[in-house]
Amino acid sequence: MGEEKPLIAALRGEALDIPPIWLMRQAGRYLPEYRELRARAGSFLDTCYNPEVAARITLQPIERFGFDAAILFSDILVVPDALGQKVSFESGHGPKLEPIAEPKDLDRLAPAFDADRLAPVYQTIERVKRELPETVAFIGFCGAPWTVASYMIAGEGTPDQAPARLFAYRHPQAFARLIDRLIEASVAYLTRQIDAGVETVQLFDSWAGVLPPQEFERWVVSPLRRIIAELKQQRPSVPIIAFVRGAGPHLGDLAKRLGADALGLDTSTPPQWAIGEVPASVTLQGNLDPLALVAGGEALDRQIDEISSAFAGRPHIFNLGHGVLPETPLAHIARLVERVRNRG
Ligand code: 1CP
Repeated sequence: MGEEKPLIAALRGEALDIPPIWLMRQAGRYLPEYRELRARAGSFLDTCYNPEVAARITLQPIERFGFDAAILFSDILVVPDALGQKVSFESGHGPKLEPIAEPKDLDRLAPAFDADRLAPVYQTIERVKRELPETVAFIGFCGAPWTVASYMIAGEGTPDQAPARLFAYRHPQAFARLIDRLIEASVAYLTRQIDAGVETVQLFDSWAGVLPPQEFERWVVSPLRRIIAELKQQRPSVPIIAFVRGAGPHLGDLAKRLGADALGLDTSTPPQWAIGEVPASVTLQGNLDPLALVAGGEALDRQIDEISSAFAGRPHIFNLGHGVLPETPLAHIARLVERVRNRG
């Protein structure tokens, strides 16, 4: 009988004695071997579109820490790039896109998403697949429509995504057309990632938390429901993780209505409260504070133990509540993995 990989078993609803562990943004600047490869590979997007280098970067955190999952090395902004919006990343800063200031700027985008434009990403997946240790699961991803749209409108990272929120209030129909296009793109793109070899996919809605209730329903819940329903129809056996950062009081509703197999919890969500809101048929993922991982020591140990005890006996994937920070000491990550696996 083929033993299931721990991450996949957890996504199927098994409560494992030792939860599988991986970290959001586990491939990145905190790793010296990442910085070395990036320095030689050209721009950030060139790196994302270089299957040989992107595959090696995907595998780096597995080789160093033995995580239970690899996540494809890419970025959520390759989708706007494929839609014909100019995207670049300046080193040390965030992304830069040609902003969408008014509805007519949407005419600059391709009329439909062409999944073939991201062919290098599928080649990266095929390469990783060949080298992945057999107990390690492979996660594909894309940004959720609201989060991707918020960067497309602002043209850069912002503290609160005010430009996209204003655009959606002022031009709801044009904004809905953009969201529709991103729903269609997300389904096509994730389907191709699955066919190339990823075993589960995560949707990142990193900016969901800035929206009031009606906008949250319209731009977060409804698009995610549509993407998940479509994927469940087209690739029914593939588990889906939704990371809706800032979901707060909506968590129970998301568990009931999204159709996701797992929900990612952000750092501010109390584990015990989340367990009360979410039935055990939905796996929970998270939610160590990335800054506790930077701090290390007692603060880190205490938080690991709290999270591990809170989720014991229910399906859980150990992770952070947001991405690894570049200043994170490698020794603290090694300690985290060791402590999660050697409790009790
Ligand atoms: O080398 C560098 O300097 C680039 C830094 C970097 C990296 C390593 C960026 C730019 N993106 C990535 C990789 C990345 N991005 C992954 C790879 C897989 C992994 O997790 O290891 C993933 C899943 C993402 C997803 C992503 N990109 C999100 C969603 C998750 C999150 O952190 O909230 C978002 C919002 C982005 C946009 C983005 N890309 C890069 C930056 C610095 C940002 C944030 C911009 C901002 O808001 O200021």
